Amino acid sequence: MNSMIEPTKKHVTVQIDPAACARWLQKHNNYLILCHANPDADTLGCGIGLMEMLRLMGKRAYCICASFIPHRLSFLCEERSTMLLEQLPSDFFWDKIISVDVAAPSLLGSYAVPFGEDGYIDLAIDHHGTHAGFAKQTCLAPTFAACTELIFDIGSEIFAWNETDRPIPKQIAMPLYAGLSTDSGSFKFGAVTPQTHHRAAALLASGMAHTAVTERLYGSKPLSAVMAAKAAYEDLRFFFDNRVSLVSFTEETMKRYRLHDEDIDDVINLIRSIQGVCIAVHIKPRGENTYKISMRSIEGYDVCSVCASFGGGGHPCAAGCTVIAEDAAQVEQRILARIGEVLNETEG
Ligand SMILES: [Mn+2]
Repeated sequence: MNSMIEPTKKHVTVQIDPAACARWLQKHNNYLILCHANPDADTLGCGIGLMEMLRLMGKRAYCICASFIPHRLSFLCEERSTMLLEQLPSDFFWDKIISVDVAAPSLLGSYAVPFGEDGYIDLAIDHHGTHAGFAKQTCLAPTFAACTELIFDIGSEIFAWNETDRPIPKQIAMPLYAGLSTDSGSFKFGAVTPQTHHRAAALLASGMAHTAVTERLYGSKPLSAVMAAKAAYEDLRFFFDNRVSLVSFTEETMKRYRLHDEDIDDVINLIRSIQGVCIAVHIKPRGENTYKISMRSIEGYDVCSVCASFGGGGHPCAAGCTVIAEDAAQVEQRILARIGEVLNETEG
């Protein structure tokens, strides 16, 4: 070890458990909750679920997100298409800030500037193994399939929910269930445990309309998502004996099929589910010379380590990074070279 290259740590975060979280939430009165940009059902489920919990405790709480809310998720926030800072009531002044399902400040999108500085956020509630420890306090459960499971546990500490005489209110159960269903891959991913199902059971016992939730999440694909799939199949290529699938979208693809960023999120799952594929890669344009890479893998293949070598992160089987390069072909070459190494390490 070279002591010369010790990282410079700006501040130290305090790790707290759900019980300590519950006590801390009792103490203050006005909470601002931050979801990550390009929101998924987990971050929104956490944000809305926690907001409803705090309101039930008599607190004032609001939830914001820097990006557009995709239509399939807007049922979580009263069909709104945005939850922006400037839409907060003018008489709301927060005294504490909480981030949910946010692994690093950069994931706050444009809100990374006002809120992302080290130690500015009071509490980070998260389940990413790569969590950066940027908040004053961190409540982290890296083994949980969904971050909403952690919100559920915090809520259980506060309200002592039980199925007979203290059921979870539907307006809390619904967003938590939506996050749990999607982040667990409909209860298919390796991170799903008996505890995951116990929490799901408690959420369903609220009487929430779970079929309406899953219909909205999975049952009705917007035409734009179908066009994204069509574009993906046209570009679909295989590497390393068909064990790696790859799709690369250019600005031209986005224009030709009239796609928006939120239409193309599911392409990665589509190309991961092909028989024999261990690792899937989706390269997406994000402005001049900038490419966003999403990766998925089957268990045992660590795509988080691939993304980490490009400054990104995520989970072992679902990760992402942003790469600056001259063109998509160069990105592809660099990513595939690193994947080749991971395949060698994994398969010896
Ligand atoms: Mn999550």
